[in-house]
Parts: sequence; structure tokens; C-alpha cells
Amino acid sequence: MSAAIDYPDTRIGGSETKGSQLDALNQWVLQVAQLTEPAAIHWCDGSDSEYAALLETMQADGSLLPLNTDTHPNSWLHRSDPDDVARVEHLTFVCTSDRDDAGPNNHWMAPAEAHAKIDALFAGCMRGRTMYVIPYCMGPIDSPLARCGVEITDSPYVVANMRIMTRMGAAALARIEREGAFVKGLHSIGELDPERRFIMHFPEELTIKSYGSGYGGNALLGKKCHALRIASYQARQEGWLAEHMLIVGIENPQGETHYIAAAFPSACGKTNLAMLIPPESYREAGWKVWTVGDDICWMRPGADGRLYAINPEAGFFGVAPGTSARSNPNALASIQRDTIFTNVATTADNQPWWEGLDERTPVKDWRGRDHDPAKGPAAHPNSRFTVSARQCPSYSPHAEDPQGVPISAIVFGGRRASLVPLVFEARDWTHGVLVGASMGSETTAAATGAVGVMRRDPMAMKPFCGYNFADYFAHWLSFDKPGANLPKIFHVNWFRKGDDGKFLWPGFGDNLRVLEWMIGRVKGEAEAVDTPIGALPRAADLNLENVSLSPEAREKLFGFDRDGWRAEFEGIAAYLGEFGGRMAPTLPAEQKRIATTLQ
Ligand code: SAT
Ligand code: MN
Repeated sequence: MSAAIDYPDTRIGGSETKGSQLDALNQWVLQVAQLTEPAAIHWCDGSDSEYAALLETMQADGSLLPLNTDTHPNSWLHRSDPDDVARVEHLTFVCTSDRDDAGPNNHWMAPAEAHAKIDALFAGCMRGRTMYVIPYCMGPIDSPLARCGVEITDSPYVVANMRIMTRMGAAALARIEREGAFVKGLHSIGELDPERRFIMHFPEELTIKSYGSGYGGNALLGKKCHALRIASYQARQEGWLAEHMLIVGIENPQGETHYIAAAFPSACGKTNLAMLIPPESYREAGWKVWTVGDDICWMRPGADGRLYAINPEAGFFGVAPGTSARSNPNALASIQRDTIFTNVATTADNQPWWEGLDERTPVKDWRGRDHDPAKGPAAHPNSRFTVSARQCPSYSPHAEDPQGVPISAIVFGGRRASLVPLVFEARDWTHGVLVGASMGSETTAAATGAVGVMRRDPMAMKPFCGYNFADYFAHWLSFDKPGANLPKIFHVNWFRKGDDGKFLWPGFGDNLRVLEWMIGRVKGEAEAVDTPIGALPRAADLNLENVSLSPEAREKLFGFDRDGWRAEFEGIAAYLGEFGGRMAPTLPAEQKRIATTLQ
């Protein structure tokens, strides 16, 4: 044990902060410094000059490489450690004092054991490094729905990304001083050794400790760790919802905007849907799409009983591969400048490149090696861009409204090659919660492990719910009460495949046709056919002008396969059964009701 070091630069505001709300923050920073022993402490103010200095530091040590400044001004490439490219669900823990509070949906460790384990890794880990203290606010700085946190990290890359992804610096610190409450996040890249890596959450202490990874979801603690795992726990106590959802505004030719919140697992097209460009005939008719958020949604009932939502983030941490002028022109326009790219490939003239961008051939792969197609894709399948939401051409003028935007529809969706039709509507809130709770999806590259395996991913929150799913479902159900004016709930599947293994639905901009039908349902104008699984449109109920669908596509996208659904509902019953006695009877009863009508 080394002698305690005195860090005279620890205290901000000097002795005036004694007894103020910042006192607890100062004490924690000092404690962390004594544990991790950094060479220096830097309190982030979020200024431009601070950002410029960070970029310079990283350029000097090679962790950021400049990209072509003519085509991509002020844009950078970060190549991560090759063993540190995605979230690590098997090393992610929810540490509640009672194991059942974390539930079978989380890996659990007793808090004392978890602290001891990870603190042993933190001991002395910042020697020779600068420790950055990042006060941040999740949500518009003046929003009552927003919440603050402080992340301590030894990674300048994390600081730079947090500056884009959150409201970081002086304004957040001022809010913390006013409110007192904040989530504590401690992060170190450690040795980037997958054997010495943990992402631990202590919801009862509003604390996160993350060691050994510099990757987004593991290291930018405001994102999944705070805004989903810790926030979902707080939201349950306080009567709101923290969800893995995009928020998009759909403006019709009459100028009315309906906001939709949609949950899809990671790397299933949330960013594309949030930034959708309407098909030409819709554009000509005057339809517009407004992006509020692409990944996380915090919502709570307003005085009128409707759910109001904010995007707690200030930027996009989007999947690069597949992003193109065809699939997502708004994203592409957003990332032409002031962007950090992680693990993409580069062209001969040093522009960022990834599979699906265009026909050019890259020269360097994501590891900086000469590109050799025999060695796999040039860009890592989970390569990312980090960019301010304000650079997005479709960024909603209401995205930063402190009171949030009213939600008209909630959409659940996964990747399902078979069985699940293009869209259906839940008959009521309880049925909708069952639809969300029984969501299934084929796994993607956003987390380490096998890709393409079907697993249950309720509300797309399997990796992100900070407490027992049984309690989470009960919390969802609790919103259905007198005075509530809840959104309608839908399920979509953009990923249905034909017998030839090809996607049957064109997707992308054409998804607006499905959203238009949903809004029609919300307004009581669109038609549907009742089936045991919910209300399905017939092909004729959607505007399919200029879309050519084969007879097979029509049958599979708009059809209902009773035998297949009977088997699916057996799977759903088995899944709900995994939660044992903790599961309130409402969802199993709803499952039974539908299973009976499927007989
Ligand atoms: O976890 S990240 O935020 O890095 C990306 C994702 O999986 O959604
Ligand atoms: Mn996500």
C-alpha cells in the first residue's frame, strides 16, 4: 500500500465548496485519486480550448489519427485494441444487495465482493496518467427529466467522446451543485486486457465502475451504464421509463407531427429509422421526418396523462458499416466534419471507409494493416462514428425542449427471418407489454459472441435493464391507470426473409409507409384485421405505391401463420416461466389468453 498522496488540485472552488453540494464530489474525487494514483487531475469544463488540447494530446500519442481534412475537416480515426471492439455482456454485472433484485436477466455479484474485486484492479492504475473528472448531464441541461453524473476516467478518448455524446462541463457541474445528486462513474482503460475487464453497476449506490475497456458502451459511462442500467433502476423508483429506444417525429402534409419511440436491439437500424428520408412521393406530398434521438429515450407521464420523452444524449454513436447515401443520407451528411471514427478502414487519400459505403476499395483495414479481403472486412463490423446530434440535417427543432415530446406510438421490433409479419398492433397496453416482453431477435456484432442466434430480448433491454425483468414488466404495466393517455403499441419486423434468404421488405425510407399506417391507427383512420396476435394491416391498408412485392412477400409480410405462432407462444410461456414467482400474473395470463385463441 503506497502512502496517501495529497492532491492539492483536487478541490474545485477551493475552501468555499466546504459544506456545499460539491463537497461530496470533491471527497469522492480525492478518494479515487488516492486509489488510482494519477500523475495529474483535470476537471473538464467542456470548452473548445479544452477539446482542442485533448485532440492534440491524442494526436501526439497516436491514439487519434487525422483524416483527410479537405473531405472531413476536424475528423479523426481511433483504432482500438483489437480485443476491445464491443460490449462484453459476460463481464457486465448488476451488483444489488439482494441477488433477486438483479434478476435472471443480469449477471450478479454481491456489492462488497464486486467493489473489492474491481478496486484491486483500480489500485495504482492511473500512475503516470492524467485523471479526468467529467461532470455531465444526460438530457437538455434545463430539463426536469434530465439527470447528472460525473465520470472519472484516464482515457482522453473517453473525454472527447463524452463531450460529443453528453452535455459535459461547467453547466453540468453547476446543475450538480444546485441539485446535489449525481451518478458516480469510475473508469480506467487499465491494461486493455480482456482477462482484467469488468463493467459493474451498483444501482443502490448510483455508482458505476468500469475497468479494462475503452469501447463505447463499456467506457462512455453516461450511455448504457448510466442512461439505461442505472436510470432504469431510478426510473422504477420515481415512476418513469428509461428505454433503449429511438425517438422520431413524423410530420404529415397537414403539418401535424406525431412522435414515435421505437425499441430495437443494437445494430438493428435504430439510427436509420430515426433519420429516415421519406420516399419521393411522400416528400413531394410534404411529409417530413424529424430526429429526436437514435438510441435512448427517457419518458414520463405529463399532466395530460400522455408520455413525454427526451433523448438523454447529445450525439450519435452510430454503427458505420452499411451507412451510405442510400441507406442513411442524413447520417452521412452529419459525419462529414467534426467526427470521431472508431475502427473504420481508410482509402488511399485517407478518407474513412466501411463496407456498404460505396464502391471504392480501401487501402488500410481497421487495424491499420494493408487491406486484404481474405482477412475479413476492412472496417470492423461494429465500427462506429461519434458525432453531435446538432450536425444532423433532420435534427428536430423540438429535440431539446425541456418538457420533452409527446409520444403517440411505441414500437418494438427485432430481426426475425421467419414467422413475424411486417407490422401488427397490440390490442391494449397489457398486450403491448407482452409483445415487448416476448420480443426476440437474432444477435448482432454490437456485443461479443455468436452473431445471428435468436434470443429473447425484451424491449431490446436484455443487456441494459438494471434490475429484475419481472419487476420491469410490472413497472411497465403500472402505467396503465386512471388518467393515463398511453400511446398505442406496435411490433415491426423489417428483416423477414423469403425462401431464397433475401429480405422481403425494402426497408429504409419505405418504412415510413408502415409508420404512416400506425399514425392512421392512432387517429382511428386506418384499417386492420383482428387476429389472435393483434391487428394486422392487409397489404391494401398500406400505401404501397411504387413498391413492388412478390406474391410470396405479400403473403409473408401481411400474413398470419397460426401453427408457427402457436409454437412461438409455447416459447414465450417458457420464457416468462424463467422468472418464477417474481413474475406478476398479468403477463402469463395474457400469454394464456392468446395461446387459447391460437388453438
Ligand atoms: O453499447 S454501445 O452504446 O457501445 C452500442 C450499442 O450496442 O448499442
Ligand atoms: Mn444501443
